[in-house]
Amino acid sequence: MKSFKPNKKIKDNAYVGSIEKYNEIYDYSIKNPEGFWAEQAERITWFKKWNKVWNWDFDKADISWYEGAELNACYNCVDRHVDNGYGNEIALIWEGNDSSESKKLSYNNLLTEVQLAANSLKSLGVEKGDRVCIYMQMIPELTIALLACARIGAVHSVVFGAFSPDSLESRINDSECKVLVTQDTGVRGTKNDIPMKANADKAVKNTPSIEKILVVKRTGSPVEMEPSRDVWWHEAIASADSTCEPEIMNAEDPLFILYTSGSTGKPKGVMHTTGGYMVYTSTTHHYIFDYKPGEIYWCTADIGWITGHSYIVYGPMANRAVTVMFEGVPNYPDYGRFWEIVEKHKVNIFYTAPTALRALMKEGDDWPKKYNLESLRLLGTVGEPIKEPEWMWYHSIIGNQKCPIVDTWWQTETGGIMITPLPGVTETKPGSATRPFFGVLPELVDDDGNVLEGNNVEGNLVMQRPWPSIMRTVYGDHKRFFDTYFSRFPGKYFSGDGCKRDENGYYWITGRVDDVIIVSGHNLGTAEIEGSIGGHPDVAEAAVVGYPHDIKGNSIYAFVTLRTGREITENTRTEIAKIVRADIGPHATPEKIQFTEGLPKTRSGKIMRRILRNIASDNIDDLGDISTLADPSVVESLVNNRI
Ligand code: 7RM
Repeated sequence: MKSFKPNKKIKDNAYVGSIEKYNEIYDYSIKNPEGFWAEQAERITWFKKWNKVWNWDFDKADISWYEGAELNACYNCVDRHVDNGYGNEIALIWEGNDSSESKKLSYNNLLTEVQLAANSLKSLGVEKGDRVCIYMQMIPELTIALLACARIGAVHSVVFGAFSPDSLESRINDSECKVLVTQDTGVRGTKNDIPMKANADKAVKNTPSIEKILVVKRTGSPVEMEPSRDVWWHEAIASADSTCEPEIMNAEDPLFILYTSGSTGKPKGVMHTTGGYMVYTSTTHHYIFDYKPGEIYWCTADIGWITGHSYIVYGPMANRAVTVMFEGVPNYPDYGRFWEIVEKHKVNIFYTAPTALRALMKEGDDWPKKYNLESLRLLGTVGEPIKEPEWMWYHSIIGNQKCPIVDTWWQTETGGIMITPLPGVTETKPGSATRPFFGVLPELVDDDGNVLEGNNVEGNLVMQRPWPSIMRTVYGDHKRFFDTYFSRFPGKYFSGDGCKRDENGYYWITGRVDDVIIVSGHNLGTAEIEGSIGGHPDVAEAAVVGYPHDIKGNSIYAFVTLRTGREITENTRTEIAKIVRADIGPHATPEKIQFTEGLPKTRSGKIMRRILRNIASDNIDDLGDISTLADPSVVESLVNNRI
C-alpha cells in the first residue's frame, strides 16, 4: 500500500505540524467538545455571546449551537476585515469563461457592492426571514447576492444555474421564495447564451410566491422584462442607498437552504443556520487548507453546490482569504484551462473533484506540463471516492510530488468537511479520506446497528454526536429530517455512506450504501469493482450496477469509458474481467461490459446509478427523471447500445 508523508517544509509551516499535536487537539475536542467549540468560535465576531455551546437530542432530530448568541455572517465575511484595516486586500478574483475577462474585488469593493445589493433587495420588499431564490451562473454578483441576503437576514436558496425551469419552479415553491435573482443569459464553455432569464420566466409562471425578479446583465443579450415585476440589477443598485447595517441575527436563525436530491421523492431543502455554520466552515478552512494570509485559494466547485457555499464563500471569506471564482469549465477553450488559471493567478491552494481530474487525466500530461504550476502547495478533492490512478496523477503531475492532497469527505447535510487528512500531519494513502476532523466522532455499525469496534472493519458510517454545521432540518418537513438521518440507527446521524476502517484506523468511503450489489450472497461495493476496472490501462472510468439474475440474485453490469485514443480490442473485455477476478474475486466479475462514450452524471459529477440500473435490467420504458443530468443525451446512446 502506497503512502505519502507530508514533507518537512509543509510540516514546519502548518498550523498543525505533527501527529502528536493532532492527537492532542483531537482528544481534547472529543473529551471537552463544549470547551473546544467555544474556543474555535473565537474566530467569529459575535454581537453577543452564547448561553450554551450545544444542545442536542438525536431522538428528536433537535440540534442547536451557540444558543442565545448573535452575529451576522456577512459582517464576518466582509465588514470586519475592512474595520480591521484590510479593506484594500483582494477578496475575490473572478476569472471569466474567456481568459480575456477577469476581475478583482477588494474587501472594500465587496462591502460597497454588498450594501448596494442588500438595499436593492430591501427595496423589492425582502425582509428578514424571507426566502430569496438565486439562479445564476458563476459571476461575481452571485457571491454578492449571497452575502447581501445574509446581511439583511434573508434566507438564500441557490439553485444551480443549469437546472431546468421545472426544477427551479419546484424549489421556489417548496420554500416559497419572494424574490428571484438571475441574469440575462450565461456563458459557460462553448455555450454562450444560456437562457437564464427565459428559464426563470418559465419557472415563475407557476410560482405564486415570487413578487420580483432581479436581473443581472451579464451578456447584454436581449431578454424580456415584465415591467411590473422585473428589475435590472444595475438600475436597482444605481438608485440604492450606499449603507446598509448588517441585521443582528440569532445563531440559530437560518442562513440558507440548499436542495439535495434524495434517493426517492422530491428534493430535500437542507437547512443550515448561522452561528454553527460560520464557526465550522471557518475552522475547517483554516486547518484543512492551512490557509495563510495572502495566499491564493481556488475551489473549482460551483456555488450552486454546498462546496461552493462553504469553501468559496463563507469559510474562506470569514478567514479573509483571497478566493478565486471561475465562470467556465475545465475543457474550454482547451484542456489546459485550469492550469492556465493556476499559472495566471499563482494559485497556492487548489480544491477540485475527482471527476474533473479523471476528465483531465484522460487527455494526457501535455496540458498541465505547458504551464508553470510551481505556486501550488496544497491540493484537495471532494465529491466522490478518488481512485488511485487519478490520485497518483494529481500527486505527481499537478503537485510535482511536493503537495499534500487532502481527500475531504463531507455532505450537503454536514455543511463542512468531516473526514480528511491535515496537510502537515497525515501520512496519506491514495483513496482514503483518512481521519476525522476535530470534534467529529464517526463510528461504523453493521446493518443491525451493532458497533464495529477496532480496525479492519467495514459498515455504515454514522456520527455519534453533532458538530456545529450539521443541518438543522429539512425545510418544512422536520419528520423527513428525522426519518432520513436519525431513524435507521437510533441516536446516531446516518450518512448513507458505507465505509471501512483499515489497520491504521484510516477511513475509506466505499460509496453510498444503496450502491451495494449482492451477488450470490456477497455484498459488493460498486466503488470497489469500479476501482478494480479502473486498473486496466485503457480505462478512463467505469460504473457498475446490479441486474437481476436467476441464480445469483444479481449479476454485475459494467459501463466503461476508455481513455481518449484507446481502442476496444477483442481482448479488452476479457482483460477487464481478469483484473476484477484477480483484485476482488470471481463473484465480482462483470457478466456484461458495455463500452460507452459517457456516463449519466449529475452536474456535480455523481453517477446516477438508478438510470444505469434500469438500462442494465432492460427497464427502458421508465428510466425515471433524467432532467438533472449534466448531459441527458448520453442516455439514448446507453439505451441503444445495451447488451
Ligand atoms: C461535499 C459533497 C455527498 C456524498 C457523500 C459521499 C460522496 C463526498 C467524498 C465522497 C468519498 C470523498 N456533498 N463524497 N466526498 N465520497 N470520498 N472525499 O460532495 O451532498 O453533494 O455529496 O458525496 O457519498 O455522502 S454532496
